[in-house]
Amino acid sequence: MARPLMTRGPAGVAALLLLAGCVNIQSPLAPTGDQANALHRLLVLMTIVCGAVYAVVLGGLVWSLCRARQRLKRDRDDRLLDRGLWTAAAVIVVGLTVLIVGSFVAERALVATRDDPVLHVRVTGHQWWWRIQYRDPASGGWVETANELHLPVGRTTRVSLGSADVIHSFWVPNVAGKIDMIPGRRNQIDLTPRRAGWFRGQCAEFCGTQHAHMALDVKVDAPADFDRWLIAQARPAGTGAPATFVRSCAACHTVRGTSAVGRAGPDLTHVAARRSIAAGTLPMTRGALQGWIQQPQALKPGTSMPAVPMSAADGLAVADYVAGLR
Ligand code: HEC
Ligand SMILES: [Cu+2]
Repeated sequence: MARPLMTRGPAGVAALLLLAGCVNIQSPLAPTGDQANALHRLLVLMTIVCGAVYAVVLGGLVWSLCRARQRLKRDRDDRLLDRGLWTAAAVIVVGLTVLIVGSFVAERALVATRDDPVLHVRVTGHQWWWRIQYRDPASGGWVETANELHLPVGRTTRVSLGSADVIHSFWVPNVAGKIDMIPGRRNQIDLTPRRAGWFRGQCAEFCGTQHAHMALDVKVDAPADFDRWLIAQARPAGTGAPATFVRSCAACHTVRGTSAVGRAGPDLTHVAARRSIAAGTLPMTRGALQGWIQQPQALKPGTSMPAVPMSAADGLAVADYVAGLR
């Protein structure tokens, strides 16, 4: 059996770090959105300016240590010290000015999309999952889904953020900066992704024991694909729900088109079309769904979904039904 990389000493750790470097779906150092780009430029500028100041200070320290041994004439040393201090003051003033201008430019870039025609999305944090609602351009109503955010490439999406319980924080580092989700208040962030593909977000404010299991899959699509996806999401589910589902699950979950209209948990109308289960806790497979439905507390201890006792046959029927909600 293959041993995990971590147990293979320094070479294993190095290999892990290299692997981590390849998977750039959750990194502010691999920006693929306008807002993340602006922040990345500011980060580079800060690193250069602070690095230069650090080098100058250390250079001065080394220089003065060497000078101290040579016992030069006093007045000549005084003159050099004078000049050195003036240079240091100038470097600080110029460096701070560059940083102030840099932050101002970055800040402007973050709000530059303010007047664009945009798609509106509401994201609400729950312990420990994400409720996601799209403003349907066709009907003007809201289309609800959960735990997977889809965005059209090259267009600006305005996300309005809130929380149903504690403070969470919305962070999809490849696309934009981080912003808190605060109960009783709505914050806004614009996302303008420039590259299609899968990315990963993560709740960035400790929000309870399963905070680490509060991830967000993000799919950036060509606008036509995105429009198709939204139309599919707006459709109700086709088939009627089995009686066990209505009895055991409908109090908390909605499946549009059926009598299940619960609001305590994620909308399940198209849950099987998502990539993962329970905010990135498990990959979406038939087996994982069945395991989650039988033992949510074993897989995500403390989650608000209880294990509902039911016969093995009923369990299979419910899992089959949920796995078919595409
Ligand atoms: C008391 C409320 C409650 C009941 C009853 C309940 N659930 Fe849930 N369910 C939740 C909550 C809350 C979550 C989100 C959990 C999390 O991610 O931490 C959830 C998550 C899920 C998910 C994952 C959804 C996603 O977007 O990843 C599935 C699937 C699911 N429930 C199916 C069921 C089924 C099937 C039943 C009936 C056997 C059921 N649930 C009963 C509250 C409930
Ligand atoms: Cu959270």
